[in-house]
Amino acid sequence: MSAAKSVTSAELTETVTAIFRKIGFNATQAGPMARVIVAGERDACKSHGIYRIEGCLRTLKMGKVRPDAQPVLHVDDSAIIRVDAGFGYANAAFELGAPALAERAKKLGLAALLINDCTHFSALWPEVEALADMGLSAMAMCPSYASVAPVGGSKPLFGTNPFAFAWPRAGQHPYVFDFATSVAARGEIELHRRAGTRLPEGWAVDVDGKPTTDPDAALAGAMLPFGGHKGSAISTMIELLAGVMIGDLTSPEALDYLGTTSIAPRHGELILAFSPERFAATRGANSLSRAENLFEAIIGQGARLPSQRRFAARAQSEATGIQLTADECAQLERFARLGLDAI
Ligand code: NDP
Ligand code: PYC
Repeated sequence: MSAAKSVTSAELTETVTAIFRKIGFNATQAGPMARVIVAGERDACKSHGIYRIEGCLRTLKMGKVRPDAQPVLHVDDSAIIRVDAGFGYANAAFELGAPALAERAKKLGLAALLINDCTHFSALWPEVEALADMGLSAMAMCPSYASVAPVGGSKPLFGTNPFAFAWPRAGQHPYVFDFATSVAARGEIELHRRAGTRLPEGWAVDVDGKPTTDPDAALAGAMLPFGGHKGSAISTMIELLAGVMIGDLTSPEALDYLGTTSIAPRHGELILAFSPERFAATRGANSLSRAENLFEAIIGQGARLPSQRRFAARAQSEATGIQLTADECAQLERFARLGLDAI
C-alpha cells in the first residue's frame, strides 16, 4: 500500500526517467520526456504532469512512437532551423534545436525552429520559457488530432492546438502564457472524467452536436474553440503554420494516421524566437524596460500575469517538495515494476 509523499524535482525526474528507460526509450528520449513531465507536476499543471506517463506508455505499446529515435538537426545559413524528430517525442527534438534557434535569433533578430515527424504529449510553456531565459521572446504552436469543431460546426476538425508566448524580464521570471485554443485542453476533460465530475457549460458538444457537460459524451463528440470565431480562426492559423507550412500533418490527418484519440498524436511543431533588442535597436528605446511598464499597469489594476500561479506553485514545490497522493505514488510504483504490462 503506497502512502502520499513529498519528493524533490530531482527525485521525481529520476523515477520518471527510470520508468521510460525500463519500457525501452533510449536516454535521448527518456530524459527530456521526464523533465517536461516533472516541470508540469512541479508547477501544478496537472493536465500535463505525471498523468501523461500512462499515455506515453500506451502510445509506445501501440507502436506509434519510436523509443530509439535520435533527432537530427539541420542548420544552414538561413533563419530556419529544422529538427527531424525521427518519430520520437518532440521534447528531445526541442532540446536539440533550441540552442541553434537562440543563436540564430540573436544573430538575425528572428528565427524559426521547425520540428517534423514528432509525437507530442506535452505543454509548450517549458519551451518558450527556456528561450525567454536566453533573453528572447518566443512563440510555440502545434496541431494535435481532430477533436475540436470549428465555430458553427459540430464535428471534430481542429486539434486542441496549443499556443504559447514568452517575453524575457530582467531578474525575474519571464511573462509566459500557454493555452489550448479549445475552451479547455483535452487533458482537462480526461481529468474530469476520471474524477467523475461534470464539465463547465460551453466546453463541448455530444455526437449529435448538442451542448454537453458529460466528459464521456464530450470525448465522443467535439470540443469547442475558445472565444467563438476568434479561437476558431487562431486554431486554423495553427493548422496552417504548424501543419501545412512546415510540411507536416494537420489535426485531421494526424487523427487519420492514428485512428484514435487515446494516445499521443504525431505531427510537427513550430517555434519562433525574436530578439527584442534587435527589433528596437534603431528606435533608441529599451524594449525590456518599456515592457515592464505594461506589466506594472496590468498588476496595478489588481489583475495577475499569466504564469503567476504557476511560478508560485513552483516556489512552493521547491520549498516543500512536490506533493504526490497515495494513488499517484501507487501508479508510479506500478509503472516502474510492470512497465508496459501496467496498461
Ligand atoms: P489554462 O486555461 O489552464 O491556462 C492557460 C494560461 O492562462 C496559463 O498561462 C495560465 O497561467 C493563464 N491564466 C489562467 N488564468 C488566468 C488569469 N486569471 N489571469 C491571467 N492568466 C491566467 O490552459 P489550457 O487548459 O488551455 O492548457 C493547458 C496546457 O495544455 C497548456 O500548457 C498547453 O500547452 C497544453 N496543451 C498541449 C497540447 C498538445 O497538443 N501538446 C494541446 C492542448 C493543450 P497559470 O498557469 O499561472 O494559471
Ligand atoms: O490536453 O489537449 C490536450 C493534449 C493533446 C495532446 C497533448 N495534450
